[in-house]
Amino acid sequence: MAELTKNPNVIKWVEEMQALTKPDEVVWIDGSEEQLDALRKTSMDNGEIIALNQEKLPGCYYHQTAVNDVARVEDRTFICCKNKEDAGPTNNWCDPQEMYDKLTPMFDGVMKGRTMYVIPYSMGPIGSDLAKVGVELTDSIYVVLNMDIMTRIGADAFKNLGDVSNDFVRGLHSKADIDAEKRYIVHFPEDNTIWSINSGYGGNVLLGKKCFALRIASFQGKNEGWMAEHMLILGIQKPDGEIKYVTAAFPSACGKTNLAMLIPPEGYTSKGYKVWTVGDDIAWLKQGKDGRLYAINPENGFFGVAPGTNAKSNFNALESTRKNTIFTNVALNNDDMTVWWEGLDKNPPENATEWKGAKVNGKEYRDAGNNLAHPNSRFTAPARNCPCISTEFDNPEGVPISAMIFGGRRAKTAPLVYQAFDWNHGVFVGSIMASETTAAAAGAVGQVRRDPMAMLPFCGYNMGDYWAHWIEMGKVLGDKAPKIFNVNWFRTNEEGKFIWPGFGDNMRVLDWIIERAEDNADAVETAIGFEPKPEDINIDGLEASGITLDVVKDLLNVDKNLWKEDAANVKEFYAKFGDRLPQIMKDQLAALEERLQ
Ligand code: OXD
Ligand code: MN
Repeated sequence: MAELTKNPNVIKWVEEMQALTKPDEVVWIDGSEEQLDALRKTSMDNGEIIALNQEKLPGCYYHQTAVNDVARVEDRTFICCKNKEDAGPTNNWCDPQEMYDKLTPMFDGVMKGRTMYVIPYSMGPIGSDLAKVGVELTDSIYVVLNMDIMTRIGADAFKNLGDVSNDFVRGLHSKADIDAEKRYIVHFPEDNTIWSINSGYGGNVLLGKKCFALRIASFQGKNEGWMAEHMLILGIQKPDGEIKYVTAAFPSACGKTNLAMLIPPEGYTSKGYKVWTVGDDIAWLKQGKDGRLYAINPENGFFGVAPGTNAKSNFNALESTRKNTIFTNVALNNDDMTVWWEGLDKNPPENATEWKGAKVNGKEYRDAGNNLAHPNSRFTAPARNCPCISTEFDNPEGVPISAMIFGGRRAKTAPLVYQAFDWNHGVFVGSIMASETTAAAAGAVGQVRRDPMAMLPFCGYNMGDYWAHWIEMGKVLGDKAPKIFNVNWFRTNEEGKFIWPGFGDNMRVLDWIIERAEDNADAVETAIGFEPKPEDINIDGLEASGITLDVVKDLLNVDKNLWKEDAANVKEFYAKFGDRLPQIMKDQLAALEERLQ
C-alpha cells in the first residue's frame, strides 16, 4: 500500500523498522472510516474486540488486556540519553546504545506473521503552530483503533511535517508475547524515538499520550521554549459570558477528568456559570503573540478511568462514552451486551463477564469481595462526544491561561486552597506536590509519594533542569504569567472521611481562584501562601454536606508542625538532585522554613 507521505525521513525510518521487525504486510493508516471499519471487523473476527449493543452503545467495543498487563509499568520505563545526569534521579536510565543493543534482538522478526500498521498522527490541531507530528508503528489493531480516538490520525497528520522536515516522533510498538519480564517502555529523547514492547495496555502503547506528549515533549519544550504538562485545561464562563481558562495538574487518578468536566452547583448554574472542557490530561503551553501563556490539548479523546464514573460524579464523561468508545477491562453484561464497572450504579449485571474473562453472577461475585471491573479499567472516548467540550478545542492558537493549579491527595497537610506569592514560589509549590499512589500505575496503592507537578513518571529529563525551565518560562512571561494556586479536595476528618464534598462543588474554589487571578478577591497572607478569607468561599447550599464557615476555617488551617515535617521531607527529596537543583528552589525552601518558625 502506498505511503501517505513523500517525506524521505519518514519513509526511510519505516523501511528500516520493517526490515527489523519483518512483518508479512505493511498497512498505512489513512484515517478513512472505510479502512477503520475493515480493521474493526478483522479485530472482531480474531476476538481482540467485541462489538457492544449497537443500539444502546453505537460504535462501541470491548477489549480485555492480558491479566498481567493492566497499568503503566514505571519500573520498566526508561529515559535513554547519553548522559545519565540528564535523565535525573527520578527516571530509570540506560545508555541509548546499550538499550538499542538490548531491544534490537527482541524486535528482530517480532512481526513475522503479523501486519505492521503505520499510524501518522498529530498531537494538537492539524496546522497549529503548537502541534507536532508522530508516527507509530504497531502490530496491534487495538492500538490503531485507540489512536484514532486519542489523536488526529491519517494522511492529514503529515501536513505539519511537510516533505522535508525530520521533526517527527518515531514510535515503534510490538505486543510481542505480552511477556511482563520482557516489557520495556523506552524513550530516546535525543533521537525523538520511543520503543515499546510486550505490552498492550494503553498507557504503555498509545505512544502519542504519556510517551510522546509528556516524556518526549517535555524534553522538546525545554529545548524549544515551551512546556508539556500533565494538566487538564478548562474554561469557566462567567454570567457576563466571559470565559477564563485555567490548567490543573494532579497525580494520576486524583480526579482530573472529573474537574475538567465539572458541572457547577445549582447556585452557580442559575446565575449563568458554566464550565467548558478543553483537555482532561495533558496541556502544551507556549507564549502567545500578546505575551500571555496559551494552552492546547494535544489529544483528541479521553482515556479515562471507568470505575467511579457515574451520572452524578461525572455526567459529561459518562455521556462521552455513550458512542464510538472502546472499553478496556471493565465488566461485560452478557444479557444486553453493555458494560458495567464499580461505582456506575448499584446493579451489577447478573450475567457478567468480569475483567479477567470469567463468567460470573455479578452480585454474588461482588458480595464475595471481588471487583467486576479492574480498578484501572478505562474508556477511550472521542472528545467531541463530551457535552461540555469547549468551542476552542480545535483552536490552533490555544486558549490564554489565567491560572495554573496544582494539587494532590493530602489527608491533613495542604489546605483547601492557597495561592503562591509569585511565579517562582509557584514553581516551588508545584515541586513539593505529593500524593497517595493509585491504581493507574502498577505497584503499591495508598503510599504517599512526592510527585512534582504530577510529572514524576512523565518528565523526560532531569527534574532539576525541569524546574529551571519553569523558572525561565516565568522570566519570559513576566507580569503576563498566570497566577499559581494549590488545592486539596482530600482533607479527611478523624474518621478518615473526606470533609470537602468535591466534584461540582469544587467550582466554589475555582470561583475564588479566577477572581483572585484577576485581583478581584482579597486574601490572607500565611506561612505557605495567600489564602482566601473563609467567608470568600461561597458555601451557599452546602448545609446538607455539613460545610459551615467553621468547617471552611478548618479546611484552610495550616498546621505548622505538619508543614515543618513536610519541609524536612522536601529537603531530603531535593537532596537527590544535587547541583541540578536551581538555587531559587533552595532559597524557596529556606524561606518556607523561616516562615514556619
Ligand atoms: C493517566 C495517568 O492519565 O496515569 O492514565 O496519569
Ligand atoms: Mn494522566
